Amino acid sequence: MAAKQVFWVVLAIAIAITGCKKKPAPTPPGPEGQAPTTPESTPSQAEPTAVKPTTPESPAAAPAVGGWSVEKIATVETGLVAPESILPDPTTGQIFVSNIDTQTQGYWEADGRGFISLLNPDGSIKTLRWLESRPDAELNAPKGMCVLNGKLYMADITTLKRCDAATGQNPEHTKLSGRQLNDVATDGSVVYVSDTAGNKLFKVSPSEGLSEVKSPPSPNGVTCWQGKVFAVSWGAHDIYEIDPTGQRDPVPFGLAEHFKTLDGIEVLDDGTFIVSDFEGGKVCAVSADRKTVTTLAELTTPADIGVDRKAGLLFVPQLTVNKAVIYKLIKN
Ligand SMILES: [Ca+2]
Repeated sequence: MAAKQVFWVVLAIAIAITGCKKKPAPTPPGPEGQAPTTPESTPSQAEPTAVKPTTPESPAAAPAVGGWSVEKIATVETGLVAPESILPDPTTGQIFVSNIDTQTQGYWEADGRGFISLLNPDGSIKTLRWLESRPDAELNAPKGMCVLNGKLYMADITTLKRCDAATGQNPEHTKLSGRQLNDVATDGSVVYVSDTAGNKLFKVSPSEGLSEVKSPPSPNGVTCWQGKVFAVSWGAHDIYEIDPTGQRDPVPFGLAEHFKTLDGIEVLDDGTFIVSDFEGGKVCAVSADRKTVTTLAELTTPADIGVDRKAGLLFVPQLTVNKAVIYKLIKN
């Protein structure tokens, strides 16, 4: 444990040297502004949108071979306040929900309001305020989360926070030289943190400290899968493969025409990508070959999604309407 404490101290010193922004960007990209009104529905039949034009004789409504569809099994209607991210964590068995908890629709305000909830798989609230803001360990606008080595990591504006994932105890806060820390993800050894307004991807390594890897513009959701790292861009509307060593430029999928503002990303076991389009009001599957986009569900402001691979469940927080939806993932 001493080594970890030393790491955080070293990290804090390193960050102090690199310098920290005092204020988040006043008008940053990210989940803010007016909420688009999107009729909530799950298409009875998924409509794949091929990159290449579909020939007239092609069955336009048929699901892609090997594709996915979803079936809504539960909704969370009350309790959540500006939920941004849902993390079903296999190591603790908990389903964490980050609540920005805003009274002003400001999603990047250091207002001392913010909390983490625990959900049950059936959509009922297990513990609404499992982790609350307190004077010596503020939660302001918590967003993306991940669990590494028994610690729950949370992005909170300009600070990477963590606590014991099992108990919520032992809070530790580390300020990063970012403007809008949005999502966090782990490959099991390091933690990646996206900075949407700062156009950065941080890499926090217990052994090597803090570094940056090359980032797409306005990165939002980030995820790790089989040694690879992927991120979605809020402003460039595309999905990118990230070089974990930080040397090579991110490689875009070339799917920007399909999306408005991408927020969350997960990868299923078969390599299918699941992404949420916040302003586009939809959750989509992207085929493993990165060519075909299929709308799985249409709903208002889907933010940072989570997947329970074992149970085959997809969790979607709806930030601006204080709700969440749980879908069963169905392989066609
Ligand atoms: Ca707040």
